[in-house]
Amino acid sequence: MRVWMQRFLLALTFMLAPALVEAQPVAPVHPVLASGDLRTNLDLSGQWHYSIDPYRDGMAGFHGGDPGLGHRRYDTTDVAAAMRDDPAALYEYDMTRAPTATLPSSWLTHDATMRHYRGLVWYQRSFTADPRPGERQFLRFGAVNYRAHVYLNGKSVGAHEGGFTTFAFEVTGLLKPGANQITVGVDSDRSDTDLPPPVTDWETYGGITRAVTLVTTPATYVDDAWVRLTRDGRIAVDAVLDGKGAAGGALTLAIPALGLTLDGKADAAGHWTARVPAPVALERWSPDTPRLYDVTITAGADVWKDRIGFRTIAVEGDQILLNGKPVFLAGIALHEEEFGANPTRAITPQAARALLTEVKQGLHGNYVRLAHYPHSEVMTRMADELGLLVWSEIPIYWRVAFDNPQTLATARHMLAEEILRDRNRTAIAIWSVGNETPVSAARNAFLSTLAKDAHALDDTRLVSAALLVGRKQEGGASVFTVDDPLIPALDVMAVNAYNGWYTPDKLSDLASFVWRSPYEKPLILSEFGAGALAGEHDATRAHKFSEEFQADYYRATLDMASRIPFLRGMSPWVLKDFRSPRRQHPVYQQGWNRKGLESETGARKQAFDVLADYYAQHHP
Ligand code: GCB
Repeated sequence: MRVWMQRFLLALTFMLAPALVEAQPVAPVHPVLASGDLRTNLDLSGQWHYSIDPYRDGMAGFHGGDPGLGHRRYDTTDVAAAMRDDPAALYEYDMTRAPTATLPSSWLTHDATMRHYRGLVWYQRSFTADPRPGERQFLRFGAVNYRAHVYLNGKSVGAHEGGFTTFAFEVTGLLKPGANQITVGVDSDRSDTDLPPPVTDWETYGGITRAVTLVTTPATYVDDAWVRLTRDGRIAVDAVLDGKGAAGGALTLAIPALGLTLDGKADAAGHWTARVPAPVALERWSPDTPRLYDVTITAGADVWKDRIGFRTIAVEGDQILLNGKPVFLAGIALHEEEFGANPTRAITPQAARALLTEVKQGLHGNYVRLAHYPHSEVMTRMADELGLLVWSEIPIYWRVAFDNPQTLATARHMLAEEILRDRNRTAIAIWSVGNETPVSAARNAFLSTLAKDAHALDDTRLVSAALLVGRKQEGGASVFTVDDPLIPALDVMAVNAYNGWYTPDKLSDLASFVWRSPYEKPLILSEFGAGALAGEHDATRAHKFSEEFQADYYRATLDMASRIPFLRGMSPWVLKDFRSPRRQHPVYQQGWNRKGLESETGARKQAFDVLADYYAQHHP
């Protein structure tokens, strides 16, 4: 192809890319079942049968089409009885005689050989239900990694994509009085067009990793509700009724501790919106005073409940304002992985409390980056309670298929699910739409669409993305210019920087680095870090993986950071060592990313105190 033609086509792609990606509709999230973890439910945690199916035999026949009778794991057939009664019967599965596992948990807990299994696993259990006329039932999943195919009593009730967001399917009418059978096909395999794509820097943890519950509601119920403090000082409620009585349904918001009740009526679509001036007695939530209020919305027979704090977060020039006052986000990043020698991504309230207490009390932090995907609602509720501001993100990580419209549709749906689940979590200050994604026209368009969606779904929080930063030599100095073309779509700029770890820079040179931006916006160092094996020492302090090198790396980087005039926060990488199949140095890593300030079991490395002292001194 001629050069001019190549250039012309390239220019055309640049011009068309935004239009192409934005043309995709966002798939609506329904049901939302907001704050569904607090609704009356039957917890389906416990023993489930499981069976691996690496060739997806239970999904399709060997020539395609539907799977045959002897292969359908989700059928209600009593396989043992069928084979006993008819000697000619042939079944190549029997879920009721398959081994059992305790759920929720990733499947590496079932059998050590499953740690790196990528593919389909079937899960099944039976449970007793007591559906009453006039009530509705929903199967709600905290998270299934990565795809879920859900069947109740042999019938498909839906499928879901995305390993970290909560989803629900209505099963009213399908649920029987007495014994019921639920089957879930969980497929952890991901392709280049999935989110995250196959290569990441953390362990996959395939499985049903968060709670499965059967939620019961009245015939008409509050499906979605969002109660918050607006930036202009009003308490706002938006609620959506679902069911026969939704149109024109009466609703009452109550916050008893504030003596606040507010009556209203849904419109023809079942939506209710109201605003009232915040009562003077309102105590604003902050990391120092993490005050939460019991909030209810009553609509006919339904009572929607949550515990919510009220605060504002905004940006003015290059400042971040919490409740109108400048705040520095003194934080740390963490993965959804509990302390322990063999973590399984089991985030119980105790596990969440242990992690976040290290941030709050150990490091004197006021902020956490929950990387690189929406963490369990157990974690975000704990952040509300303990008083830690949160950066929450979806797994748009590294090499994403930015030019693929289906990938964008998945990302938008994931972002909507994340925001609709967590809009009432006061702690969340920032929605992030991507991590370390190389600049291209398709990427810029993709991420700006997500930033726009985030602002549209939630106008009370800030939007950011963890970006890469360019470096140039000017005179003798290294100059870092934060000028990613995505920045106009963001409220807060954020960059990951690993100078002195991934680059040959001398630690003593970091203080001379110059940071600039053509934008007047706050900057967060969303990552910096260095690896160290707990207990590994080096008197020369020069060797990587020694605690001394990591501690000196922190001293040098914090010194550099304090010279960035528009720096308003940081979340160094990372609180504790976490599993990563990419990290296979046989002495120092053994399958762990060692950039933790603590080992996997919580042993503090020297750098922990360096950061803790820095926060105590500079951001008390
Ligand atoms: C990064 C990634 C993070 C990695 C980290 C590292 O920039 O965002 O997921 O784990 O670097 O350790 O290299």
